[in-house]
Amino acid sequence: MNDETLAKTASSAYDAALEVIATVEPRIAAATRQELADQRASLKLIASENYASPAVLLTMGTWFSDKYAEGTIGHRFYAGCQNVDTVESVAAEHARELFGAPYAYAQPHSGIDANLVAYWSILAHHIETPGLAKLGAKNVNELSEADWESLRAELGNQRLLGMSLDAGGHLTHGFRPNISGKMFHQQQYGTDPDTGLLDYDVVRAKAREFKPLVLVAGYSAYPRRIDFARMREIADEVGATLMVDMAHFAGLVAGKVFTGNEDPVPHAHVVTTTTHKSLRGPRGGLVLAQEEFAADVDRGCPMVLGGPLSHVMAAKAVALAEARQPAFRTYAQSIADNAKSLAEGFLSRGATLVTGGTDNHIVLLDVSSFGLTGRQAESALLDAGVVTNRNSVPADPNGAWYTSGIRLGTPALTTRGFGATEFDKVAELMVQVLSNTQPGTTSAGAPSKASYQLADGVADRVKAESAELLDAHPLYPGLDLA
Ligand code: DSN
Repeated sequence: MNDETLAKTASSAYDAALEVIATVEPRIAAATRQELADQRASLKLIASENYASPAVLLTMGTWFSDKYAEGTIGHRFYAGCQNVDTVESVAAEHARELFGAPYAYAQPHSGIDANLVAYWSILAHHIETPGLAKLGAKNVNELSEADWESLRAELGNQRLLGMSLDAGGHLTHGFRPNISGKMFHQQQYGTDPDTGLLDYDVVRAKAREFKPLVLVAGYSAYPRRIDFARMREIADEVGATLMVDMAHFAGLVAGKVFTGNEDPVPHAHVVTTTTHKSLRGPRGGLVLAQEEFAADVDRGCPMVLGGPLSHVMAAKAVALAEARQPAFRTYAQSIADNAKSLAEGFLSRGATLVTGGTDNHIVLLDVSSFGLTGRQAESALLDAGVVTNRNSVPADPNGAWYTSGIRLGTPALTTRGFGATEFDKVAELMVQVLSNTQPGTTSAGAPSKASYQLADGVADRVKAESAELLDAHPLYPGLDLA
């Protein structure tokens, strides 16, 4: 099928589906149409979002959703799982082939699930009685610090070292309020206060002193690549298991932009990812493991998970098949090239970037140089049709709610076909908005970290200029909903 015929077929499929949905709940059909219109009309720069293909999206809307299949391939706790077995096997096969991993587990529903499966697998691998019974015995929200202490004792008082949230790590990398920061004694490594870069010698020193069972590498807001061979050296030196969360940059690994030391798969014991970010698949998770961890990861259900989402596993298989096509490598390289153009676009206009630039898909803009908090910048940009998210910068004086940063990513607009010129223009438009935004005051006249004033006419001007870019690079071209 050529692209035009494919788009027409997808249009008919969606029109028919929405017509059926509207017979039951018209507001949901209308919101679904509106969401497409809104996504088409905005500059989506959220680093963790993308646009999956119609094939991936359509795969999720089937009767696989109706099937329970707890267990593993060929060994389920429900009858009639032969087709789910096919789905999960194909997804795992594509994941193994794409990433060159000895083992792949396609059941996690999300990145958090994937990380929990990984942590419990590592614990189960190292510790005979991981104390799961106690977790199930009580509502975890009611556990006191003493309960957690005794649970940790049962777990062997294990330790986890991960990247701190404000340096770009993720909640699930040992952040204290997250379960990963409660089930383990945790410590965090940050980035160099002058350069904003990861300092491997500091990670090594912390690891030597703390002796973690799990060393976590990976990030959700760090605009640089990581040398995973060095992280593995550190892990080996202290007898730790190296777990890499590649949720953000899985597409760059799949597309062979990150190779050698930058590819986590040959270096880590266990690798987790989501499938919906730069990998451009359905919303879900995936765990890859070296052979020695395969049996433990395979017990993700019942250890952490219940019934897998078979319709989503099917869509993972389709997305992974897409990522194995040569065009995906071109796409992945463009994500990284475009991030450089976006960063250059800001730097040439005098803006400040954390680490001074990027070499992955993320640009972290420090908006304090515009006199704004991240919250004010995010809101003003949204008024002008630019969708971003506010994010802490290292040692952020405004904390995690108001922040001083705006995190940007190129995967979504690269899918729309934006290139270097368009991303330079995006930087120009964003600088127009930010330099025309003033911080506001509270009702009592005090400085506010949330309110702001965007100069008259700027939002409309930026929206009009964005529309030219967006119209030239349509989202889901040919998909016309009646
Ligand atoms: N929420 C994802 C992100 O935006 O990076 C990570 O969980």
